[in-house]
This record gives sequence, C-alpha cells and structure tokens, in this order.
Amino acid sequence: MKTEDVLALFELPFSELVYRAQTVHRGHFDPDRVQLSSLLSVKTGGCPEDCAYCPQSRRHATDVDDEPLLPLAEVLAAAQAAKAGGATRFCMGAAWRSPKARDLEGILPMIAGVKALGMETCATLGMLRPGQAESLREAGLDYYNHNLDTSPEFYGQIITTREYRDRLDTLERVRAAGLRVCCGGIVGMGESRRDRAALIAQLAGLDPYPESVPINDLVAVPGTPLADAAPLDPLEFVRTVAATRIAMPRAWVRISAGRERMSEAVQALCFLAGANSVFRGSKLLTTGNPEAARDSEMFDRLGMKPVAPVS
Ligand code: SAM
Ligand code: DTB
Ligand code: SF4
Repeated sequence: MKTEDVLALFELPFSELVYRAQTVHRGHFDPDRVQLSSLLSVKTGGCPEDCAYCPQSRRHATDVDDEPLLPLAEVLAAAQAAKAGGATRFCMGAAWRSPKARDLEGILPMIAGVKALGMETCATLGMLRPGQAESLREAGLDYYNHNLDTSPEFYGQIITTREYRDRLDTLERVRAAGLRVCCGGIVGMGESRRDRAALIAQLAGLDPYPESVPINDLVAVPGTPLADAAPLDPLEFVRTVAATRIAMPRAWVRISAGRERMSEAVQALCFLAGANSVFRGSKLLTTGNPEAARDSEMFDRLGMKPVAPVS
C-alpha cells in the first residue's frame, strides 16, 4: 500500500473508515479477544541516542537515572507476576543504542528463563549487529521489537543519532534469523497526517509485514524536547489504528503507550477500529499504564476476553 492509499483511508468519513477496519478485523480475528503483553525495563536510562520523545536518553534532563542491568531473579519474578496477571507475552526493554557482546550475554538467560515459564518472549534492545538476532532466537526469543517510529521524512526531526536505514537493517536481520517482528511507531509528536500515513505504508511494505504493530500515543515527559507537544486529537488516533488494521489485516495491533490518559470510550473506539492488544500492568518502561484491575473491568464492560495463555 502506498502512502497516498493510506492517506485516502484517513480522509474517509470516520464511520466509513471504522466500518471498513472492523470488517477487515473480523475476517482475521475474533473481535472480542484481546492479547495482553507485559513490559519490563531490564536496563533503564543513560541511553546515548537522542530520540526526542524518550525519557531514557541521557541527553535529556528527565527524572530517569542510568541504572545497571536488573538481576536475573528480579526479571523472572516480574515475568511470573505478569503471567499470573494474565499476560501471555513478556517484553524486556533495554535503553541501548545497540547491545555489546557482553550486554547480550546478560540478556540471553533472561529470555531462556521467561520462555521456560511458558510465556511468549519479546525483547527490545536497540540495533542488532550480524549474528545477534540468531543468538537471541537460540535463547528462546519469539519476537523482537524495533519501531520505525515515524515517516522517513519526519524522522530527522525526532532522531539525529541514527538513520531510518539503520532501523530497516536491524529489522531485516531479525527477519532473517526467523524471529517474529514487532514494529510500529509513535503519533502525537507534531507529525502531519501524511507522516502517519507514510509510517503505516512503510510498516505494511515490510515483506512480510510485522506480526505485531504497536501504536504509541506520545507520553509527553517533562525534560524531553517533546514535553510540550500538543496532544493528538483522540479521533485521529482511532483513525491511525483503523488505517493500520486495514493495511495489515493479520497483525496484532496494539494500543501501546498513552492509554493512561486515554478515555475508555476512545479505547473502545480503537477496539472497534481493529486494535486487539494492549500492555498489561501499571508500568510501561518508565511511565505509567492503567492498573490491571481497571483494564479487567473495562474488558468486562466491553465483553472482551484475553487470548488464552500459550501454556
Ligand atoms: N532502545 C530501544 C529502541 O529504541 O529500539 C528499545 C527501547 S525504546 C524505549 C522502545 C520504543 O518505545 C521506542 O521505539 C518508542 O516507540 C517507544 N517510546 C519511547 N518513549 C516513548 C514515549 N515517551 N511515548 C510513547 N512511546 C515511547
Ligand atoms: C513500544 O512500541 N512501546 C513500548 C514497547 N514498544 C517497548 C514502550 C513504550 C515506552 C513509553 C515510555 C516509557 O515508559 O518509558
Ligand atoms: Fe535510547 Fe530507545 Fe530511548 Fe531512543 S527510544 S533514547 S534508543 S532507549
């Protein structure tokens, strides 16, 4: 799908767009099921990259400190708790530009340990060098998260320390190693509707397209260059979800960051527009997320059920 085609979806009357997205969604998924992933930051802060949205960049004066890698036992305890709370996938995040060989050595036992709990495993560790995706796969990794974040045209206004091409190279390595791809982006950073459409066209143009597509609504964190970004119109967020669903019919589309200040009515519209995954638990990496009990209540009210655990 070309950018112009995705843009044409955005321009449809709202009810027509949501109707089309829901129709596509029903062709591939049970519309009443939601997939739950939990996140843990296993290496927080001190990142050398300059991503304008990110509280973990050491270039921004935020409250996030540079911390060492978490101990294995702490990670496994968090995964166990996430599983008990209903999550089927556990995603481990590290604030690295790119893991060094010894960084990866610390991560591999975490992946193997989480996998042994009977959960799907996901990691987001930055750019990968040749061979690293294969090591992750051998340790038991199912998914690698690496976002394109925005359009190629807007990218330079958000990140200057790496290029779009670098992200695509890592995504190719992840694919070639036989891992499943989790790749999406952020909206609400001051990008245009065309940029949102171009991001979706890029994601849909990956061959094959990602199995999992997180759509993050910017969490504007004090101290980051985007701290004062104007919030995106919630209906434009729903349109973004709908266009993502239509462009990638079989992907798990996740409403990722930004749910804490999103009304349940808007979230319900997102589910109607084809979203079928969220993060479970009160914390994302460094910022907040709705409490699990509150989400469970919302799903009950919507008649939605979590997808069954993998084992
Ligand atoms: N360092 C690795 C990388 O950049 O790929 C992994 C961790 S990074 C925090 C993962 C993703 O979180 C980013 O690609 C971005 O999409 C999302 N993210 C980070 N800060 C965010 C924020 N303030 N609001 C919304 N999404 C955010
Ligand atoms: C993704 O697309 N969103 C998640 C996950 N992948 C790693 C991260 C959201 C981070 C939000 C800001 C924070 O909590 O630090
Ligand atoms: Fe570092 Fe990832 Fe944050 Fe960018 S998004 S500053 S690479 S942790």
